[in-house]
Amino acid sequence: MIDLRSDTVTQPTEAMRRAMAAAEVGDDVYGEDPTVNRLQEMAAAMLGKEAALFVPSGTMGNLIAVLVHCQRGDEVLVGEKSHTFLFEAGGISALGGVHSRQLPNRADGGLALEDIQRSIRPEDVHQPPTRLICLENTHNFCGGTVQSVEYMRQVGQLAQEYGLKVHLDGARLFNAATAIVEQQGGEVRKVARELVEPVDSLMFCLSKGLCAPVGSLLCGSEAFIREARRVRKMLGGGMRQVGVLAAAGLVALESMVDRLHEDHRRARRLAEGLRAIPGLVLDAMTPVTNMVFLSLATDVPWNAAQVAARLREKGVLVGKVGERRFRLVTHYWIDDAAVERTLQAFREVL
Ligand code: TLP
Repeated sequence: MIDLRSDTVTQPTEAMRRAMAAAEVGDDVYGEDPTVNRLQEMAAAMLGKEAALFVPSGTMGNLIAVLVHCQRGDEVLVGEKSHTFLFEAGGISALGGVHSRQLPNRADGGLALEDIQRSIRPEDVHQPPTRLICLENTHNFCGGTVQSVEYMRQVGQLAQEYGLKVHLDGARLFNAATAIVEQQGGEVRKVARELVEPVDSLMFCLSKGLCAPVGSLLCGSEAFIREARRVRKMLGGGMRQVGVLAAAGLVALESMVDRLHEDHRRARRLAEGLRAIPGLVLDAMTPVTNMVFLSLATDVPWNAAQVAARLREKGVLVGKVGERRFRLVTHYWIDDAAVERTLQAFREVL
């Protein structure tokens, strides 16, 4: 099957499987897993933060960050299309008692600075204190879109002015950095560091475009990570000989970051081919990174579920993200031939 539903479906590479089998491990709750420690040190150094913590999922990474930054009853500013607001089961409210204030997302996924500023609560016994701003880069449901280094700095500055913290859901941070490098040149790791320099904490995923089977890293100051470790334990995320997973993460950081531009190139080719097929309407800007968003034209007599079922019969899996809307995500296991076969399948079905 050609699986374009998400980059979360990526299987570990051969190199990852070998590294996992050979991993040196210890009890990570004691802080004694050498492979986990190496991964955490590498991630922190790569992103210019003091410390990092290996967590089981992006969802838990975001939740831990909010729980560390906020007390019960505090308010967090999030985008109305953010993953944290839409797809994390309301964990920050259910488990943290944190009040979310949803701001409109701009087309590129960012939150308008004026909206942020307008939403910051005054000191008033009637109102929850605004504590945290959450950003997402790349922004998944705005189209895998990218916010610039300049924008990240502006939000950081605003937060500082008002004494707020900033957390970044950087599940696909390296895709964002790659897209910026594609436009402006530079080095992916350096741009990633610049993107996160203004934020207090960030989470990025190993298990999406970077192809590792499981895991995300939460990065921030020493003090933030010390507290994050306690909250991770509270949530049941203290894993033991988890170096077997961290080993794949090390391979991901060492060898998968610099190839993300291939996924972006294939997403562009996929979009170009799909645009030429009558019955499909691609989003104007798509793709910005590794995601292609499209809808069925109004004269197509089937809905997304019916078209997806027909594509499945032809060996192609696509994501349904609305009654007549799809998301197709390129990743390591989608090669040029898979892109062409996908286009052929769409042509036949439509
Ligand atoms: N996103 C998944 C689904 O949950 C929608 C996907 O297929 O794209 N932040 C962002 C921006 C994400 O896209 C995701 C996963 C997460 C956080 C959560 O990561 P996990 O799945 O590791 O909890």
